[in-house]
Amino acid sequence: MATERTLSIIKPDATRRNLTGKINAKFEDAGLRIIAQKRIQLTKAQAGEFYKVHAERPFFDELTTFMASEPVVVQVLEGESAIAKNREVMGATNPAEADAGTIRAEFAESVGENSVHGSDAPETAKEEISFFFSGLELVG
Ligand code: DAT
Ligand code: MG
Repeated sequence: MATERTLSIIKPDATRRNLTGKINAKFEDAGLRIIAQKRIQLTKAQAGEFYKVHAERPFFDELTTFMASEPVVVQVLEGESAIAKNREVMGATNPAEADAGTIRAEFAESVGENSVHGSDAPETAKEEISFFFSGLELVG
């Protein structure tokens, strides 16, 4: 077990419904520390760059339009096994399949508008954190 950092995004469906605090409480209750956080408005091009791994998927246009539709809150979570722990707290991509008590089970509206993003591996976490934050902004 090791202390890790992971990139989290509270997506437009959740910021629109004023759910930032409730979602952050789930992270903190799970032992994840929010060591950096900011609210930003992505352009569609920036959303496309962030999600470029999905560029060939049929939902790419819908996903990037959604991510640029309203502000998001980007954050860095730190803790023991933070990457896997955050994925557990988030729940499955499709909220219909997410375990009870997870963020997506409680708050997500659909598979596309599913309230949160979380990095899926150490390499992607590193890349995604540096997409949004400079080292000086990470206060562990
Ligand atoms: P996750 O966000 O759980 O890591 P992912 O990386 O497979 O899931 O997909 C990224 C996002 O793309 C996901 O959060 C919502 C959207 N997405 C995935 N599959 C989709 C689908 N079948 N229809 C619409 N949007 C989808
Ligand atoms: Mg993913």
